[in-house]
Amino acid sequence: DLETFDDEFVQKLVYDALVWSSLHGLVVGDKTYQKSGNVPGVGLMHAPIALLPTAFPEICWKQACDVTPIFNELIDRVSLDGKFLQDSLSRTKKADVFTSRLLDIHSKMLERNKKEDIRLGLHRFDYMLDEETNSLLQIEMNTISCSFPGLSRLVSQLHQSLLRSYGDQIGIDSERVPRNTSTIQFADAIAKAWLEYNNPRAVVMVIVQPEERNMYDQHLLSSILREKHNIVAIRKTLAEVETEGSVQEDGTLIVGGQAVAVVYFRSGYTPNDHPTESEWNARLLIEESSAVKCPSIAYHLTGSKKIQQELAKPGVLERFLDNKEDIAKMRKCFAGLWSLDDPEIVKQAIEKPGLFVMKPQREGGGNNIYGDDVRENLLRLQKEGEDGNAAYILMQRIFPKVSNMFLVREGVYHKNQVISELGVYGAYLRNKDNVIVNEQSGYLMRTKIASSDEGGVAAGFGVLDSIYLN
Ligand code: GSH
Repeated sequence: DLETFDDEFVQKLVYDALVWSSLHGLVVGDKTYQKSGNVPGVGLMHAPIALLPTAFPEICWKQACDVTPIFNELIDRVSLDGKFLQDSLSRTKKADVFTSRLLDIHSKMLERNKKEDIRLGLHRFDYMLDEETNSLLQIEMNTISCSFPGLSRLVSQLHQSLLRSYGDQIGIDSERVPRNTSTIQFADAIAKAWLEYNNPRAVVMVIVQPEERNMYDQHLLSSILREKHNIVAIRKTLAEVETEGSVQEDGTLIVGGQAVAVVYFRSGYTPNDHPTESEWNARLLIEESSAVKCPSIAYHLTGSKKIQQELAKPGVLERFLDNKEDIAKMRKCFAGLWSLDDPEIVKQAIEKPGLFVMKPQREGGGNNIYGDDVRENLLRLQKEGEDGNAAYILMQRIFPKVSNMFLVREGVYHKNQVISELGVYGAYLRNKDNVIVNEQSGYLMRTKIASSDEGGVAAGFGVLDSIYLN
């Protein structure tokens, strides 16, 4: 109970948290770093954090960990079904230019019968805990550019460290914060993919945005690749890949004179990352090559909202997986998901917009529609005719528990009413029939002010957090 904390005590905790963050690299680029020409070590700031971890029921935590390998496998299976992806997204294609461009590349690869033998997925599955039913409900599956596999591990360590010093006063044992090895597990999975590719001179290429504030999160992975695995990671924007890149006759991707074994996308998930044709050319070039893509276009498309909604329909999971128990476990955490072609649901959502979220086919936060805007947009779409429907899905609105927490940003703390979203990382690697990695790979709690509808940390809405089990 935060009421019992006096100001002086909280100040002390905040001070220690800020020192710890600075010493351990729990940092992001600040507003000025671009002026330095993106020089590392210049213009940085501690990451936005929750001062203390958030309580989470152990049962739900285990449930989320337990289903992760099943979801990893599901994504792999769905990605292999080119027809399912194309058919399910055929109407989204008309309503959403970005999805349409991805689908174009995907159909080109299908026409050429292009095979991806080595398949690397670094996913994050996001959940909220519905307060009324106390059930774990999945918000989304992220298959591209999952943020914070680097920083999330540090947040868990920060909270463990604060609880080791002050746990008695706070009343939480540091042991109750689960171990979080997200950084090492993701880096190890990339290293294993690199090994499978089997070219000792090849590098890992991280695809980055030209103006990236979350670069230290990415560097944390690259530094493990270098120090533990002796693998070089280079950083390129999509525009640079188009000018410096080519594909050799044997399929090898060459960028700036170096062969690339693994392409790890930390850009390319939003239309903003493709301002010109250059970026699309780069995306096509990468897809045509033999490099391991994390993600491939098929994995990327499998993570789209429309596919999530299709998978939630009765009988669809059964097309991809055999094990009935696994299917039941997945279904248990599906929230209500509907297409806008369902007139009964649209009617309900117009009557009670507060019970629904309208989600466009977009990643990266800040795009969802809530409250009265749901009604307005549905009425607008009804007037405009059916084509626009395909750009959105409807999801049951989840009402998580609201609690009090100190959020620390730019060195200052505020006590806020907050809600939280748990992300569980999953890593998957397969070479032909050989599944090399399929595991739960750490976690990320994100906490945001209860009254704000958006939650993206990268987009500036939330803070990084961890959990303690109760
Ligand atoms: N480019 C940034 C990065 O590589 O870290 C941001 C990428 C991004 O926004 N990723 C989304 C995400 O995980 C998934 S596509 N967002 C979580 C958040 O910002 O809270």
